Amino acid sequence: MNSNTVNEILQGLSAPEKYISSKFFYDDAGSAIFQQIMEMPEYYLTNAEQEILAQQAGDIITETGFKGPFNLVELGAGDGSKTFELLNYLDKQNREVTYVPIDISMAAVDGLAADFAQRLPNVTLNPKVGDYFEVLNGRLKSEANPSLLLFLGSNIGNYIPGDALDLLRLFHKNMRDGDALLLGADLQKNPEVIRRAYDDPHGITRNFNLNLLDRFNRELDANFVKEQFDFYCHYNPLSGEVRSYLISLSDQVVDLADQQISFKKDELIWTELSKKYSFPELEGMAVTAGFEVKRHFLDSRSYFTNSLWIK
Ligand code: AVI
Repeated sequence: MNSNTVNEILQGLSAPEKYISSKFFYDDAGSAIFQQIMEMPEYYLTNAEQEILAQQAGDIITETGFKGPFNLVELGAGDGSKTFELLNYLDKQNREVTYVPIDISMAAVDGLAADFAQRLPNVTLNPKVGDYFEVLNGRLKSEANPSLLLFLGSNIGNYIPGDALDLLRLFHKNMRDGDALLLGADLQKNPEVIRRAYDDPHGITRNFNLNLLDRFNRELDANFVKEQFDFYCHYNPLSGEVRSYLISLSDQVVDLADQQISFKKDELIWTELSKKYSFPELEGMAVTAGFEVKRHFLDSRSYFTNSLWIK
C-alpha cells in the first residue's frame, strides 16, 4: 500500500469514531469472500439484478433510444456475469456494440475479456484496466457513437450520500448529451429481508469484515488478533442504511505501520455503508446530478432496480 493509503487508514483508525473505508475489503481473499456472499440465498441482490438484465434486456436497450452502434461501458466490471445477459441479447439481435469493461483489477479484466471473447465472438471488446475516474476522463466525449454506462450491483450504495452525488456528477460530466446510465440500486423493503442479507447466518459477511484485519496484518505490518474483534451490523429502515462494524472485545493496543492504535472494549470501527433507496431518493439524486430518469426496471419481487437515466 502506498503512503497515502496508509495515512488514510491511520486517519480512520485515529478518529473519535473509528472507520475503515469499505474499498479495503477487496484484496484477493476479500474478493473471494464477496463471491461467497453473492452465492448466499439471503443475498438477494445478485439474483434480482441478474433477473432484470436477463428478462428485460430488450426493453432496456429500446429505452436508451440508441438506433445504431454504441458502446457499453461498465464501471467496476468484476466478472461481468450480469452484463453477459445484456451482451448476449445484443449479439442475438446482431446489434453492433463495443463492450468496454473497466476494472482496477487486471486479473478480473483479463479473465472477463478471455471469457467473453469465447462466448460472444461477435462483440467487439475494448477492456481497460485502471481507476474508472482516470480511464473515463474525457474518453466518452471523443467517441463517435453514444455510450450506455453501467454501474451495477448496488455499488452506489457503498458511497456516503455526498460522495454518491459527486460520483454521479462525474459520470454526467464525462457523458455526451443523449448518453445513458444504467444504475443498479437496492430498494427499501421488508427490513427483515435486508437484515438477513447482511447479518447472515453462515458468518460469511462476518469473515468478509474480519478479513480486513488479516489484510492489515499482512500489508501494514499490523498485529491485530482477530479473536479480539467481532462483527456487528444494523439496518435502519427509517434511513435505509445498513451499517457494518467491527467491535473491539477488550481494551487493547494494536501496532499498525509503526503507530499504536488503542481500542476500548466495545469500541466500534465502522466498515461499510450499504444504502437502500426509495424511488423519490433515487429520482432526487438523478435530477441533482443533471439526469432525466427514463425508467426503473424492477425484478419480480420489486427488491432491486436497474434505473435508466439519460443525460
Ligand atoms: C459491493 N456492495 C454493493 C456490497 C453491498 O451489498 O453493499 C458489499 C457487501 N457487503 C456486505 N455484503 C455485501
